Amino acid sequence: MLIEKNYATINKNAYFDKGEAINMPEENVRKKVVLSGIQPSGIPHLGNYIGAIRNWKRMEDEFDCLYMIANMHSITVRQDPAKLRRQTYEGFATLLAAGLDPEKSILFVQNQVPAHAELAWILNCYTMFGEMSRMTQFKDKSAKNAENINVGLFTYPVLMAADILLYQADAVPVGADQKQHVEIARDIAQRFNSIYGDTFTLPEPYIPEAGARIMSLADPDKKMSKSDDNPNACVLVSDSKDDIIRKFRRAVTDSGSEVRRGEGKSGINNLITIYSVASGKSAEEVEREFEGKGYGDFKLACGEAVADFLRPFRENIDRYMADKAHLDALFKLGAERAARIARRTVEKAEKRVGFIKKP
Ligand code: ATP
Ligand code: LTN
Repeated sequence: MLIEKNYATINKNAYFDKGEAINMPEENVRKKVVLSGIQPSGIPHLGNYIGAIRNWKRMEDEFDCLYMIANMHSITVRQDPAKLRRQTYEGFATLLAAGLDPEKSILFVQNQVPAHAELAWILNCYTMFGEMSRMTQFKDKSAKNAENINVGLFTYPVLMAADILLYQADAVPVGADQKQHVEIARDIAQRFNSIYGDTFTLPEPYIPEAGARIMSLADPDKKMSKSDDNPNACVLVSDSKDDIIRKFRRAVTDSGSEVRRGEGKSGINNLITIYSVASGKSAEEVEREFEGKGYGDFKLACGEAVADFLRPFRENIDRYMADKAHLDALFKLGAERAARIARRTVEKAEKRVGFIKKP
């Protein structure tokens, strides 16, 4: 795993300087930089929480972390402006509710740091049309939004590359669906570096072992997704305990009866993963616990465990949403800290390509 392998190495491009480096363990030793983002597309679901957000907190002490609400990515599909604004607050409250510390990590809203748009333009000119055409998310999303296949949707991975490269990130913790985008960021960085000399740190995706891909409860061959038409497919962190239990009761499983992982048992495999994460037990322990019991008992236990697992997180989101002024103050703090770092990378890239220095 990248992080353990390279932990002691210095990231020589990192711009966290003394005042900025959040957790610098000792003089002159820089921590690895971690960056990730989540789109403000409403209350997160269990997959977002298990696959991404939960891991962000775990990285906070060991690394210099930046976490961003990716609202510029959101407008690649049509949004209601008032709703997008509200969801941006909600997204930020979600980060706080997950326990992230705005003093330790840099938490910010993407559009409040102009360097993202500036670097994205430059990187667009170092990204090939063919590369973008191969992105599976573009293919999926354009198939779903046939009436609005805009150019932003097409170049979305370039903006994401800018997000990552601006902060010289070493590792990008994401769910498995985003792996391809982190890899393309690395390819773009490599291309730029090979033309102009070392400018960007090459990032690597950091994918959790368990829960990288939480599947839909209604169709376990599809990933759990907010945009699913079937409300029973997806557990939102805001769902009540009763709703959660009901959704697990209805979860689609195969025709077998044993709570045991196996080929072609995507439904039960998914539930075992979820129960294992929510209860903190290994998959083997889960199988032992439910030996001789049927799917019905297991589904009920899953619903209860997930409701308990999500409860503190859900309550915290409500608490943070109740104080907008506090959130505004944190937006400002995060944007200023992020901009100080990002500006330096943009200036370096601008110089390399031959732009005149900004006044
Ligand atoms: P959706 O498809 O539900 O709209 P999304 O992928 O658009 O979800 P994002 O806000 O873009 O949600 O993703 C936030 C993070 O959650 C990303 O790192 C993504 O990889 C992760 N993620 C999303 N869905 C899942 C899932 N089903 N299992 C694990 N991780 C997931
Ligand atoms: N594209 C991601 C969100 C995202 C992101 C990023 C993740 C935007 N910028 C930078 C990691 C790093 C998504 O839709 N999940």
